[in-house]
Amino acid sequence: MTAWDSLWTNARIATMAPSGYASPGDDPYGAIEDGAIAVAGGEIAWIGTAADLDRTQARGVPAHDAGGAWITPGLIDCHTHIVYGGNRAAEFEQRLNGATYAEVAQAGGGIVSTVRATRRASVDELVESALPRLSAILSEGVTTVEIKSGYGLDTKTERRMLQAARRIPEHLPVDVETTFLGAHALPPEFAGDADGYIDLVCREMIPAVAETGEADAVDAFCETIGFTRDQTERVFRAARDHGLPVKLHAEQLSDLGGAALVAEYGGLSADHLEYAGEEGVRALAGAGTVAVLLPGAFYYLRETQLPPVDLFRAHGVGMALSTDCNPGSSPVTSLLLMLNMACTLFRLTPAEALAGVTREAARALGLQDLIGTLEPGKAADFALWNIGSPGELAYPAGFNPCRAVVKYGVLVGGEM
Ligand code: DI6
Ligand code: FE
Repeated sequence: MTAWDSLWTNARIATMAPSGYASPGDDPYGAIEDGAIAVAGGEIAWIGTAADLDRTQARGVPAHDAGGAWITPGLIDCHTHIVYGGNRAAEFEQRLNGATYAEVAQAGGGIVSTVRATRRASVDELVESALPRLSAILSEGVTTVEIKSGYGLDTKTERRMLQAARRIPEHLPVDVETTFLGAHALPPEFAGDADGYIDLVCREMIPAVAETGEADAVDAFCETIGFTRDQTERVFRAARDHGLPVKLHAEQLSDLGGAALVAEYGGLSADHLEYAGEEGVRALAGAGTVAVLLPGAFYYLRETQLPPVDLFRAHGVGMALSTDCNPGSSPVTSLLLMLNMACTLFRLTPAEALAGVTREAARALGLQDLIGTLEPGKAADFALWNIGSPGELAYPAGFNPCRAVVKYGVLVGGEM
């Protein structure tokens, strides 16, 4: 019998386990009233009701009284571009003063300006500029984030972005999953030669980020303003040859068949998906690929085409939610706001929204055996909230009810 390191008692627990672990039935939160969690070695050793707690084993174990607070799994932000140089605030302002997107781009703005600033930044500078944004995200109970490259667009800078992402846990209590997104945009030096750039991505960049372990996965932007379906498939083949799982920015602005393609490669997730049709949704369902919805980009781009949420439900496609934190289309550092916007804009239920930043976000990262629900054997990553019901997390906009954050069983934020 493993000795327990600590106990969390007097809690109401939303386990988010699929069929209501420890409280069977169809409660979408898998709630345990008057619950307790025992931690050993940074993992959940036991979870259940106070009445079922083994008093003998609990004797002498340091206990934290949650004071009746709700506990959820630590939240997971599964799609961010939070590491980058410079910012695009001036562009935001120029456009609201009447400049068109093309004029901004001609004046050296847009994504290329972020690439320029990122190429100029050292790893230290990239880490330093990402930390305040990440701190804001973590203050809302987030314990794991995914971070993409994609503003370097040359081997050296793409790798620097991933190295910066890998160093973030030295500064903040968070686990980082990295994704190589070399096929995000065409760098200016390859203008008119997208296939030539994809050659570089496949022959030089993917082997490098796979060999060094700098990337955990590979992503691409399959879009009229990004890369074609064929170019994307070449990226996926290179990823597969190097043992890296894939995911895709798919069907954000048009339907190029990206969802079906990423499903064909057994992808972890297809992200955005406003323009996905039933064929794509069916393919995602067949492959168990998660649909990652990004209400921040939908809002900033003033998109009107809604992602096909009813089709995802009908075909049993899991839905995750994320900030898409990036300097252009989603300068967002609040995952709770994404819960609210997914409910108000996309008509998700609050339970679907919370599952989208816990259980489903874990699946979108391939980490479902380690995090995303509160169950024995998973990481003791959780957040305590001053709320009356778990659905309340999706209710306010701009209010943070997070009371404390626990990472691997240790209090890392807030107070008890
Ligand atoms: N889709 C987006 O919305 C962002 N990247 C992507 O593939 C935009 C990134 C930017 O404008 O900086
Ligand atoms: Fe994105």
